[in-house]
Amino acid sequence: MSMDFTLGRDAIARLCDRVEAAQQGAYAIPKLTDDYPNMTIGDGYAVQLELRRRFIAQGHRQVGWKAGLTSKAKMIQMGVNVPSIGFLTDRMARPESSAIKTSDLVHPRVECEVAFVMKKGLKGPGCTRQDVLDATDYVLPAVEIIDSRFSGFKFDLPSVVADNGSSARFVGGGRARYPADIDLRTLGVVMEKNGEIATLGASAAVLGHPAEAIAMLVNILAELGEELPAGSFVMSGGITEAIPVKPGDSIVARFQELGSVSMRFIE
Ligand code: OOG
Ligand code: MG
Repeated sequence: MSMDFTLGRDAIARLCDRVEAAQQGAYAIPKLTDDYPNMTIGDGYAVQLELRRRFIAQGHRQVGWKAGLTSKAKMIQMGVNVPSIGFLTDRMARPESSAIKTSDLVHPRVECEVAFVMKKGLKGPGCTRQDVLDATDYVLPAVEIIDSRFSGFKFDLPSVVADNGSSARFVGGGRARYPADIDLRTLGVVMEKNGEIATLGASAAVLGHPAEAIAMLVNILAELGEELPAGSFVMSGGITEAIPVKPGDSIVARFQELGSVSMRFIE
């Protein structure tokens, strides 16, 4: 991927105003490319990094990053064929087994992901799956609650990148494992909603191996002039399609080898 940046500071600030207001007010907006049809993926990242700058200035703390659109199921569901990344902050984290509010979200969906915690920093370009495995402290199961701020959950890549990859909430839990002790490619996952199977898959759905998604993320970071610091919490992307949730729903994500992660949703 090569990153083109075409928008000036003013346009980036204006687009960031829209995304920030929609995130904080929990309302849907038209996709940004309706008004800026020539917006590039690079421009989307410029808006995302401006949003991160504002959040950090407001006291949010970045805890890591997420890869998105890394599985076929997700690419087909969203109609996009290139992976993306987004930042994660302390304000998005929720404890395992907790009740998650939906009144401050637009139209939340949940997805199962393998999360990595890094013991060493990584820097692209040229980061490989093996580099990622060598730098990983442990992996754990996670559920991401995504919430596109675009009407109908419909977008294109520049718009979703500007909206920080639909990041909203995330829950890590289950059982942490060292990557050398399990086969990260063949982990089965089952997501249950209200006691019934909603979707299921295997971790190889994520670019053949979830560590591949982390390598891709590190290489995108390099194009943005950033690196992945030691201690980061990094999600590798939804294995299956995302499942809509509403108040009253309860979710259990069962991961082979990694235990389960559960939560329920309230008004
Ligand atoms: C974009 C975010 C994708 C994933 O894991 O694929 C994502 C979206 O689908 O709204 O987080
Ligand atoms: Mg995700």
